[in-house]
Amino acid sequence: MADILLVSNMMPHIQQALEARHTLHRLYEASDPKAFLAGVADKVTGIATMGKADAAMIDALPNLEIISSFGVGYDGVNAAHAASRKVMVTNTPDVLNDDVANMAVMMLLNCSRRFCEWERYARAGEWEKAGDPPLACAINGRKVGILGLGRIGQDITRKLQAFGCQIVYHGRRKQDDQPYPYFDNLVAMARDVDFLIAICPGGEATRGIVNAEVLAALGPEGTFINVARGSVHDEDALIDALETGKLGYAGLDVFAAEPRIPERLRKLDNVALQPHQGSATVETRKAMGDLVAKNLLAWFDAKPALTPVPECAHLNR
Ligand code: NAP
Ligand code: 8YV
Repeated sequence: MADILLVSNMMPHIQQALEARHTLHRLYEASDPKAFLAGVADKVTGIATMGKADAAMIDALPNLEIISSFGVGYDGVNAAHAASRKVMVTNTPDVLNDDVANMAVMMLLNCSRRFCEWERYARAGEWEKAGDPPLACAINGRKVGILGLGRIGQDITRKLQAFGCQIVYHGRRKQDDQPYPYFDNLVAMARDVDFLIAICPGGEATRGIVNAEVLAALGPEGTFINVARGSVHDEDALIDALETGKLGYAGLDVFAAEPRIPERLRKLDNVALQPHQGSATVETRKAMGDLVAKNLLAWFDAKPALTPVPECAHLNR
């Protein structure tokens, strides 16, 4: 039986699966989290977390073996530090591709057809008062640039092909097995496309890479969609560009300081907003939770972790 630290209140089915075989220590219920952590530090060998485990937490647990993180993005887990301490880190890839890709496509359709805007127009009785709203823009034949053609990015491209979109992509390297034109420069890609969809990891390597220059290259007729992480865009530059019309439209599922959405952004008509709902369906969240539990259960049965992150793959059994 292992001692597992539950950092935050996770879905009941995760807790039930773990508690059937192991002991859970609920950090989020502690009135003094520091003292609580110190009290269980020596016996904790596993962590279950909603995407957060910094170096201080890892260092506070001398017998830690594994961190099982909810979500495919693990920018809030210091995986490099965990690896240096020979601690395994797992995430929840693939099971959410379909729903997150659907969110990206929904944003693209939403922005191009101004769905939210005309919905507000209809609700406010403006149709009757002011007549038909201006025409929107078709997506058939439009060019979409994917920033991060990975598991979800590739799912987005498969779906967008059904809408007749042309696809190009940017990442750190060209992928020889992909049929789409590759741009090694993000500004050049932004200049060439109608829509830019960010679906790369967050973290220091991608912080602010969608900056004022990229947004200006996308231009007044362009649309930026972010279903990756809020850290990927420079939020002040994005709001400036939307306010001044230097960027046409944006569809945002993620923000720099969630759950806070800046008031300047909330006031704008040329933006569609979602409160980080990419993977938020009952089915997908259940599958993600199953993976969180299965990684811990396998590890403490002396079996390989199912979905180790790349930094820790060499530590797998
Ligand atoms: P993935 O399979 O690892 O794909 C990531 C892609 O990003 C790869 O194609 C990679 O290509 C590219 N990339 C990595 N670092 C880069 C950099 N520094 N500059 C440019 N491109 C870079 O990941 P995934 O499973 O598709 O998930 C992607 C991300 O989506 C997650 O990390 C998470 O942050 C986000 N996400 C958001 C939601 C939501 O609810 N909105 C849900 C799930 C995931 P190269 O290696 O060639 O650079
Ligand atoms: C979740 C996500 O909303 O998987 C990710 O990287 O961003 C989303 O699926 C998030 O992990 C839940 O906190």
